[in-house]
Amino acid sequence: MPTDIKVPDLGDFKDVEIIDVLVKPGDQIDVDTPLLTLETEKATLDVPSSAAGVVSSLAVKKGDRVSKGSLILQIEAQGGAAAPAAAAKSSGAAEAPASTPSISKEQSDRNAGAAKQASSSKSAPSKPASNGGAAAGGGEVRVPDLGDFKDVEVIDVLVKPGDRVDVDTPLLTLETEKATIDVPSTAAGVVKSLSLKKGDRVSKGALIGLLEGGAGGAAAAPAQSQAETAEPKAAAPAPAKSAPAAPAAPAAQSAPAAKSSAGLPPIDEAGFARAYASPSIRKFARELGVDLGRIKGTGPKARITPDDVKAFVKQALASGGSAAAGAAGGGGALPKVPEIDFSKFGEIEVKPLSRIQKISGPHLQTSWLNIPHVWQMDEADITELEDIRKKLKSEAEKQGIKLTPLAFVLRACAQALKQFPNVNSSLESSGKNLILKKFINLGFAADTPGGLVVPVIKDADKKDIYEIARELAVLSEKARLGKLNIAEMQGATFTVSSLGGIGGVGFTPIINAPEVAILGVAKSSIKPVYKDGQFVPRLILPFTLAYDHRVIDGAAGVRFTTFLAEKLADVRGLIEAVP
Ligand code: CAO
Repeated sequence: MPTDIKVPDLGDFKDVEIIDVLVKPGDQIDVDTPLLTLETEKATLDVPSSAAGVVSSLAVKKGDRVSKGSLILQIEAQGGAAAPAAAAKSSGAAEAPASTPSISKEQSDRNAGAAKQASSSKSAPSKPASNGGAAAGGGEVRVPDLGDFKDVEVIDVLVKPGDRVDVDTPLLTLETEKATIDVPSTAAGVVKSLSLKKGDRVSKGALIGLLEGGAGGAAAAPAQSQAETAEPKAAAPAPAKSAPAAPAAPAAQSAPAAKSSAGLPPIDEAGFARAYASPSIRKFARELGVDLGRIKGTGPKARITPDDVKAFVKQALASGGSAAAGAAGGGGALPKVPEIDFSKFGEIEVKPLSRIQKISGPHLQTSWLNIPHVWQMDEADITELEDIRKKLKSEAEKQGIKLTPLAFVLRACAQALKQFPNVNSSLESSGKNLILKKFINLGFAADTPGGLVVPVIKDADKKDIYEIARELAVLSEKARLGKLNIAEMQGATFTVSSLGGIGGVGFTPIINAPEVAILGVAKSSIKPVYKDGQFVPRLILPFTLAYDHRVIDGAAGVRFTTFLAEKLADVRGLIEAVP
């Protein structure tokens, strides 16, 4: 005897569109298995099953409109009657199921008004009391009113002591049977202490932690509208144009505000919260450690479907994580380059990449995909530098030192990095902090028969031009012979790639992540420069600074290159002893 599964009470909602049917005939379902995703003007709802069994027939399809009591499907029990979660109905219909629809939440600024209205729906947590969750006075932040939910599990703590948070920065992720809820901060400040940990269970009013300071210096400035910001939001359907724009993925380092599964980039909570997806998809993504913010939905209005999540994971596994990490902004899996059988067009030879190419290729791709690059071109007048270099060259050679222009460029870079410490930094993977390095280690790209390697001149700011030139030559030679050890290729804080000895008028290098900038040096040439009313021949060195725009602004980038050009034009400052 089949059991009817019907649409439960949808609160204010009637005649609601089915945007996804999540099961098919033959599927084994349990109580609470999501069956449909419905979309109202205000929210995306999953309708869970009220009984367990095997789907025998579906009464609805995608695009249909349903209200309370509409038949969804019929189930047959495996070896008996279907087991309803609610008390058995004499009619056989599970009309008032134990399970109520679950509502996904959206970032507060997407559609606060709509979300607020939607919160009137049954299973959406209700608004907190006017002071609920606010960091009043002493800077306490507490769990807001969670509506029907009590004793809810903390599945993630998204901040740690020392983190700066703003109003609405997600602090915790809670998981009820029906929904995953982010609890945003109601105040701005620095986290002084946390009173909760992953796995704890919380209800309204539980102390999350203490904040100190605040954006305006005040201890924990409350949100403009606490009632709205502290409230886990019901979903407001996203118009196609507001499909999630995921932030750039960070380099793989510790991620205090994020977690990741092997091969997957860490979850950016803000992006995850913004993603347009139903509660079941959110839960699915959490289970897999997938950042929904990186996925471009292919469902209606760019909603994320189960297949989108699966495709993202497949792509991440296939690319060892780098492609998925780098797909930030573009969302989802990277489109594949078509595989073509070139032998159809002529003779071919398959030549394996070198060992170094196999290692450096994915690293370059990771940098390229993760870092929003800007390239600042500039040039330096090195006429005097070259005059002096030529004079010093033969003397240096007697001591076994080859004084090339690159040694001067490296010294000038060390001086510039001292002046602009942000360029000598790395971005923490959370994207919230810069790691400023108090040492200056300069990597330089070396072309070797096996491929590109980057030896590192340590503490370059403490070395004079001769020491730099000597180390440059020694490491270059070891690189060519393939004799560099690991330590000699580690710890760079900035890299210089010089193609000046070969040619070219300029190029746009790729940053050596997790560094935030690289200098590309091209070949110097004599150019006419207008000086004191006439053109004079000057030796001009073109160079390009590639920088990570998340860390370095355009103005800072060009200040750096201007400073560098000045240092290169002032050769005396480069040949003097280290202070
Ligand atoms: N303009 C004009 N001439 C230049 C120059 C420049 N910018 N830079 C170097 N030269 C000249 C040198 O003065 C030298 O000439 P002399 O012997 O007459 O003085 C000649 O070019 C060769 O220099 P070099 O290559 O022996 O030494 P270097 O210190 O300039 O460079 C190294 C060393 C290891 C960086 C270089 O050999 C190399 O491998 N370069 C390629 C790096 C690379 O592949 N980068 C691309 C990586 S992908 O971004």
